[in-house]
Amino acid sequence: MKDKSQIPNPKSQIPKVCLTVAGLDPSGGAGIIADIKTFSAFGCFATAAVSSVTFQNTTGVFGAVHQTAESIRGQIVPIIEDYTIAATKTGMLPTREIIEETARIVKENNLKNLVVDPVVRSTSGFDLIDDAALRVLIEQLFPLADLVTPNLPEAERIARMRIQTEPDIEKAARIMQSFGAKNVLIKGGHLPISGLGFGIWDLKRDLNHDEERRLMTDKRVARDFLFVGDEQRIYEGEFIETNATHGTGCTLAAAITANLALGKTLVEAVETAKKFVTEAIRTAPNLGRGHSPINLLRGTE
Ligand code: PXL
Repeated sequence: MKDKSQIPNPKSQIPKVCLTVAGLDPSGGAGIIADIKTFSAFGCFATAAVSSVTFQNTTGVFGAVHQTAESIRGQIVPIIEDYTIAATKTGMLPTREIIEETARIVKENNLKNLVVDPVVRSTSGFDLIDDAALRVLIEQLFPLADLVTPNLPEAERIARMRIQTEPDIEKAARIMQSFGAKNVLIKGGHLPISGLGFGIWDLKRDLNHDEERRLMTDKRVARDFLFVGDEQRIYEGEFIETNATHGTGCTLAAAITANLALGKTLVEAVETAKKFVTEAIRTAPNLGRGHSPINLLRGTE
């Protein structure tokens, strides 16, 4: 055992430790690699347990080998016994047994600041969880989470409804809250919203061709919708026309987790995280033949 008095780092400078339980994307864009880079970008110390080893690159996901419950416990418990975990994020949790074990570990250790990213499908359309496992994720992890962060397709699958307008988004969020999620962030990046702030399809049927074109070419915004208890808050960022979107969901959730670890409120953490992701998309390295990863090394200001 080390004599702690010999360690030069004063207590006040010991970094906050974040834990991610997620899949490995060996091509570095999503999953635990994105989470580790993001935690580090915010000055947190990153720890990670792998739920699944996926086979992929920027063009698609070609397969995966999932871990067992024993492996999940075996990876996480020694970390928890040694470090104080300030915040935890879950990403791809592909099987019922992994989800159940993760929920047990969260409860046994009273892990705080839990962000659950309900990863359902890759950008390229590969299913990362089956329906039975998704049901267990909703039943067991949603009630433990401080925040659940679905994108629109995930929100549709979880709430079992089509989402086409902003009122639909609120309805889906309230359904997720009725499943036990205290707070829900629905990421609107898949929703084309005009610069005027309306869903384009809300207006389309009443527009002539020119008006429609003008709306479509207006500067668009990317909106995220946070439901904290009964309150709703909308975050607007620039909608960047790009296919460099690989790992944006993981990154946003990881950035929120890091900021919760740093003691920010949920509202502040989401705001900071959204700016980080927007900048990461804007400065994406344009790697690969498909959806490029984003730039997580840009910094946090
Ligand atoms: O972005 C969803 C996601 C999460 N985790 C892993 C992934 C992906 C998408 O490809 O591979 C490991």
